[in-house]
Amino acid sequence: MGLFLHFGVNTFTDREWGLGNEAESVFNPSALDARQWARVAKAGGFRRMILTAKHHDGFCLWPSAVTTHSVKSSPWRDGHGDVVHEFVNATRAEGLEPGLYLSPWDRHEPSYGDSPRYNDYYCAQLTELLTRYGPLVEIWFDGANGEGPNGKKQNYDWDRYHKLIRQHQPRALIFSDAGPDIRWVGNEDGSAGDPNWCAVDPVVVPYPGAEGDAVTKELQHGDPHGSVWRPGEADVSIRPGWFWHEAENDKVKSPSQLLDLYVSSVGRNAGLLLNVPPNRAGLLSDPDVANLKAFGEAKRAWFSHNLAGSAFVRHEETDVVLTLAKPAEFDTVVMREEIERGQKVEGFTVETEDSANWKTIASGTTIGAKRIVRVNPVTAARVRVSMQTSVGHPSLAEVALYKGML
Ligand code: FUL
Repeated sequence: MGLFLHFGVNTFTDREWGLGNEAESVFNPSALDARQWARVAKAGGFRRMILTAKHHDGFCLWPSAVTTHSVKSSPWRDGHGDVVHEFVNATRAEGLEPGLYLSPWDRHEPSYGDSPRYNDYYCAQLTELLTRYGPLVEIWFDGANGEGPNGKKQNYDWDRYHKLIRQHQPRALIFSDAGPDIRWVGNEDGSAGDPNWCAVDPVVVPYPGAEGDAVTKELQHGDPHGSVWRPGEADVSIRPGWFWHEAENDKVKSPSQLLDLYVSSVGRNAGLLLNVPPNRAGLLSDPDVANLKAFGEAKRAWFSHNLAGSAFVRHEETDVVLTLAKPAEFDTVVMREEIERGQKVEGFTVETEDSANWKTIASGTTIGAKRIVRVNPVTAARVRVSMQTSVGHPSLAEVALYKGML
């Protein structure tokens, strides 16, 4: 799970997509504290944080040497501030890993649309981010590709961007619709497809921003026979918008909605990237903080006691049978494949033994790194997971049973 932070001039102008002509003076958070973001992320159980170093409006949250359209020209910290710097330091101080979003689409930069010139500009910015701030876990490329200030469209040199990342930060994961390392799941609802394969066919999603039904289907579901390994990451905002808006303070997703998102992303073999936007003070707002904390606590309580922890386990061909010491009531089944050996399971059933008869309580498609299945509460001493269909020989790393506290 990663925490996404959309922050910039839009926070102060009440927009979702800035126009690019915002005065730098609008950016002036009164009490910015990146440590608060990181503490909240940690308490919620997040391991990574990704900040919008530049959104489509082109305003840079760090003092870039290639433009004056940045924090350098703002009143914040008298023009000596660097949000990216404060962000990476705070992230690491809480034991989390920082990543950055750098919008390719730039509505401010005059060279945008003059493709070779803007590619140089963009690579210069990317290089600053890759070389000034220590190890980054993920670089997030947005697929949005609109017109620039001159109405021209830009051809992005993706190969060049990727090479730059590999050169300066070989361990950073590259996210975009088309990977190469992590793929978008095709929606912004925090919901991975079902089934969801880690592999995809790169021919179907050739570049970021490619559109069409086939593209969306591939992003949602992957392809068991795909030639590249490109697990999905599901991005979604805790609020209706990506940026903070006063009017959305009472529309923050509840802890139980956040748990649902966890199940429809992490529980479906994808990462969850949950956006929680800082407000005009430069802080995460009270309702967001409260709901994230409650979410973290509920999730920890839910998965704290594996009722199958000391079960006797028997493997029969493609079945795994758990025998518990005594009958236990559960409402959640968590399964994990030995993902380092590939993703194989295509269809499974979960059964419980009821007076010597097996009764199906759930069935599903892929498992992958993690599959969370919620079932009606049931009490049983024996549970069987059958891998009905698979691509190659399936192998489970774990079957766990939990009773939710909800
Ligand atoms: C989209 C952008 O246009 C939104 O503003 C936001 O950044 C979201 C994560 O990606 O493509």
